[in-house]
Amino acid sequence: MGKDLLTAKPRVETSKGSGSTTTTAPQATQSNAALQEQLSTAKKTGAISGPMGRVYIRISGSPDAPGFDRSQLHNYLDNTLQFAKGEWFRGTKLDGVTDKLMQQLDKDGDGMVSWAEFKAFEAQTLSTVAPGATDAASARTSAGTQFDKFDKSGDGSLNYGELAAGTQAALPPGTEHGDLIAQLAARIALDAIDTDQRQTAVKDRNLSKSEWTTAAGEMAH
Ligand SMILES: [Ca+2]
Ligand SMILES: [Ca+2]
Repeated sequence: MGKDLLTAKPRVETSKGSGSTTTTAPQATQSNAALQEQLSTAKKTGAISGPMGRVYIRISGSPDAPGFDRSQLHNYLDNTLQFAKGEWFRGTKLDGVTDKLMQQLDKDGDGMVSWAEFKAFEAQTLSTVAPGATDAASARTSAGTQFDKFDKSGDGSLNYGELAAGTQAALPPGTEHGDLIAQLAARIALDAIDTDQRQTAVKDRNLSKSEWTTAAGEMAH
């Protein structure tokens, strides 16, 4: 699974995507300048790909979506990550977490989190999975070292508890609500990086070392 996304030539995919959106739109009044602008943004941002690209598509519902809004994020946290099943995130707590995340992700404050904005989150995730990575090769190497550090039980697989503990330890000292951030990050990592347990609840999945290092390489790409 996810292989289809990975094998697609990303950049071509993006321009094709915007092209088909334009043709199906009732009034295609997009100016040349606007199209140029879109293309250059796509180039700068890179295509929607890799583990965080898959998460972005799960939240927004489509690779062609301009972004996702608060209610789509809330829905993802509640139903896909199943936060409401944890003791911390019920009801207003889940609303609060969603608001905080929206605030952090929606840099231009237009109410939508675009792929460009979500990329900042990808960079943060990569720095936890593979600290100091500069390219795909160094990301895979660093991720391997980080995996061994996180895998406290030494069974060659990372579970939710190991991920949350490892993430919390990797946060800058004094980070507020570090335990919540780590729980959120661990769930997102399990959903993003796991490739063979999509039918299993996110919290009950495990990551193998090859899933982990492959994901790091894709994110650094
Ligand atoms: Ca935005
Ligand atoms: Ca383990």
